[in-house]
Amino acid sequence: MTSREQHDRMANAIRFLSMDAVEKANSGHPGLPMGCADIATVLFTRFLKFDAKAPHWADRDRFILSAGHGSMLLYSLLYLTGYEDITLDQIKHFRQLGSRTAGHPEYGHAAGIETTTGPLGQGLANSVGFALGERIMNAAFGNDLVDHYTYVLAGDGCLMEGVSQEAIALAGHLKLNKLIVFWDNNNISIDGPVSLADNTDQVARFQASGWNASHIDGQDPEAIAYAIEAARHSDKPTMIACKTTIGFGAPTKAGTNKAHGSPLGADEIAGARKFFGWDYPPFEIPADILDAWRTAGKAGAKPRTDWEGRLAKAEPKLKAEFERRIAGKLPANFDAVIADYKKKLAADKPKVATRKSSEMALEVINGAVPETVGGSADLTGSNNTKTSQTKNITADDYGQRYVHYGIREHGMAAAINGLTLHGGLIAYGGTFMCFSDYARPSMRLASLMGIRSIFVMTHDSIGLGEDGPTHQPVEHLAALRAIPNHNVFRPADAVETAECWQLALESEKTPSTLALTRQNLPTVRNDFVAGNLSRQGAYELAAANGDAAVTIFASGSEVEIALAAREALEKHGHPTRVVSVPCFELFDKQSADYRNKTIGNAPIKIAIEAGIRQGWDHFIGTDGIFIGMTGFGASGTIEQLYPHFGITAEATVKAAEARLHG
Ligand SMILES: Cc1ncc(C[n+]2csc(CCOP(=O)(O)OP(=O)(O)O)c2C)c(N)n1
Repeated sequence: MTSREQHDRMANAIRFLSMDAVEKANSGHPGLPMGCADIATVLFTRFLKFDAKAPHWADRDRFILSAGHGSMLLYSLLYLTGYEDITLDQIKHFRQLGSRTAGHPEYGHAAGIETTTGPLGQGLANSVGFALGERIMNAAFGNDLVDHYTYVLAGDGCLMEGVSQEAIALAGHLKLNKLIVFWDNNNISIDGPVSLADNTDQVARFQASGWNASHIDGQDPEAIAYAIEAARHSDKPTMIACKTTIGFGAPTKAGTNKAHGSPLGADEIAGARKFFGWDYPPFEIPADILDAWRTAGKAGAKPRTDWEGRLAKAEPKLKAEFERRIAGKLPANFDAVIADYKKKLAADKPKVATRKSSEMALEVINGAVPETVGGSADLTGSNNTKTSQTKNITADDYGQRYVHYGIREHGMAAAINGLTLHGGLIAYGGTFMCFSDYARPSMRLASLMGIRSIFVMTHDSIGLGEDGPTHQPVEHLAALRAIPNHNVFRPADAVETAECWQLALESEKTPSTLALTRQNLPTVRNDFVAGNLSRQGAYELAAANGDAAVTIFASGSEVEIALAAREALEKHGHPTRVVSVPCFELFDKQSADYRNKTIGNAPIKIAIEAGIRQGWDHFIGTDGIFIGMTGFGASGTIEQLYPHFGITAEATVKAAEARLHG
């Protein structure tokens, strides 16, 4: 049992590492670590199940610092408990280029950083995916292998962000009782007191969303421990409202927004040293305190080796499956399953919407890949994300594979990231492509983190018809393609859709968006090709009869139009080739030779896509012809809309011939 004095000194180690690192970097947020040091100390020394020497242990408890601006809290904890990635040198190089201790915690920079946080609310919303992932994996593999908690530290900012409501409502609905959130209830944000902008009764809000929630003194170790203990036995998720003082211990700045986002300054830090009786120079932690922290960092070694023993003794098939899934590797027969399916498609030549093709591909994939978890933000029947294998996950049955996320696109995307980061699962979820805007902050973080989240975006153009311009994406393909490390797939038919799904599943370090149509499309890939042609991002679908005078590039639903235009141009004596472009990003990764050959040197280059031009000059040059949208769409039938906006084979032929003859 830690004495109060020992606890205080351990907490002060966090406080001073944070103050001194922020001071040295001349940048950062000391206030949160100073106020939350007690919460962190109680959690990490008495409750959190972790082994600093085996930070990837699959059954560890997760700790998510949703208030990412308080990154020094996490870095201090990782250093003190002995994670190899965070040395004292890293602490001294807080926020410096190339160090692991980035401004905000970044997934992949160091073990122990479970997710990237900083955009407020994201960590809290990710945690719903983590906690749900734990339950799904528990249902699949049992208590012996999967039984851990997800702890979150969130600030006022996290709770003010809209995504927090989506997240807490979903967690409450699903009764994720192993999710425990500490709210750093310090009444301060950047502009000043929280009361400038908010008077929400947060405890009542959480309770109304199906949580346990109560107030405690967040700087009283026993109150913190008592609340955690109660939370661990709850049948609901728990929010502990921890009253703290931001910048606790700083003589004049404590309790004010001055302790938030900048170094405290030498005088304040000297005052804090006096206040806490901390006589050590910057970055020096007394040996007994470092020892105590290192002991806490090792406390999980025994549970971890016990767990390894259970895994070793598990039924061999179950063990192998668990290990495969945690490693993120697809089943060995995956490629063969896709190849067989592509053979069938080549024979059947279905004329269906790519959203339907996606469902057909998923029916095959979900049969072969048990770790997929599907879902939709209340558009299941439109997104075609549900297959025969994926029944509803409910609070009474986590052993299923489909999440009804409700009308919560942002919360869904954040939860998908959490499910993905948890490990052992491949998560995908759908909405209308126009509403990718609502999910975008989390989609961007998936890209920044480099993880395999999959976003299914149907109704990908004016082709959706009568719902009109509020629902018709125009700039969204370009906007999603603008996100670095994000594969945007826009398949043209059932074969390409199967290939794009294959690529999305294989892509361990790049998230994917599949842009899919509402309208039916013919099969344009009529011959079976064993290889995945979409892998190159763009490929010649139809060659020219002779030296090409025209090359038409198109994606998705407009490939059909490109092929019709080609036929007419060929008839008129103009050799024309068509290049299908299912994925810009993969095309950019090909060799210069392949790219040059695919782009070719036909004098006239045309691109057709029912979106804006941005990005297409890459293929057609600034002097190329673009057939697509220049503004918002309109409400009408698809038969009216394509001619109305001039996206037709006739318009393409006319534009080409005007150049050819001009
Ligand atoms: C989405 C988003 N908006 C704005 C910010 C900028 N920001 C960082 S911290 C902060 C204030 C947060 O207040 P609180 O959660 O109370 O943290 P505390 O000041 O108590 O540490 C803001 C607005 C951000 N990081 N993310």
